[in-house]
Formats: sequence, structure tokens, C-alpha cells
Amino acid sequence: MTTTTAPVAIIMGSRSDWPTMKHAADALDRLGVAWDARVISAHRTPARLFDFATTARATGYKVIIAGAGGAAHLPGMAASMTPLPVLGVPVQSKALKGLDSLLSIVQMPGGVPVATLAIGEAGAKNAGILAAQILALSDEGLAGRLEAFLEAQTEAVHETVED
Ligand code: RP5
Repeated sequence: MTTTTAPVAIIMGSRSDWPTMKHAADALDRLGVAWDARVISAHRTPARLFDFATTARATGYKVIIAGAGGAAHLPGMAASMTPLPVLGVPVQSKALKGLDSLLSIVQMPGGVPVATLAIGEAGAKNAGILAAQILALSDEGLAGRLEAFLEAQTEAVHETVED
């Protein structure tokens, strides 16, 4: 069986989602959290999704970030096949600007949760931070790095409109 040392899996429906999902990877890099990224489509590669989701926990993953656009079934289908927390990122679509992605991901039936983030880059970045926050519950070193990250973010916001 394949195993990983990376606690976070970033999966996405298409290579075209990577410019968005890279923001999750960047946030994890900044916080010193390892990740693996894979293209897994709920519609085009359903067998790959089944194999990934049903073995994700045994593989060693702790959190899954799943991004998709349009009829975005990837996060929900992944959540239906794993006990791991799934963070869903609605990728901005061309036709409906991601509103379709958002509604596809957020309206899960009771009992199968997907923690749904904002549409696009902000959602991907926040998914990375949220994954780190979940992992930090049992990792003091990471908790310290997160605190420093949040403090630096606050300090970077100037109260005046001019220098
Ligand atoms: C979804 O369809 C993907 O997640 C992507 O956001 C969208 C378009 O995919 P491509 O046609 O660019 O491969 O499955």
C-alpha cells in the first residue's frame, strides 16, 4: 500500500484548477506543512477518486482539500468515502463565475459534511490555513507558527491611509 508523510492531500478536478489551488499549497508551505497534489475528477476519473478516497486515511493523510469548478462534485464525493475532514474550494468557473461551484459544494445533505470555503484564490488560501489550524490541534510547533503568521498579518495592516 502507498503511504505518505504529507498530512494534507490537495485534490482537484482538472489541471486547470491548479492556478487556484496553488494558493492552498503556498499557504501550507508558508506554515511548514507538507502536502501532496493530484488531479482527480469525480466525472472523468471516478475510479481514481474511489481508490484515493477509500484509502486516504490508511495512506496517512489527515486533511483533504478538494477544489473543483462548475458541477463541482469532487469534495462531496470524496467526503462520502472517507472519515477525514474535507475542505471544499469552489473554483471560479467561466460560465457562472463560481456560483455554480459554490452551490454544488456547500449544499451537502446532513451527515456528510464538507467545510466550504470562498470562491477562488481566497478560498484556496483559507483552505490551506484551515488545514494547518486543524493539524495544529495536535502539533505545538505548528500552533506556534500559525500564531506568528496571524500576528504578522495583523501587523502588516496599517491604520493610516498614507505613510
Ligand atoms: C471541473 O471542471 C474542474 O474542476 C474544472 O474546474 C472544470 C473545468 O475543467 P477543464 O475543462 O478545464 O478540464 O471538473
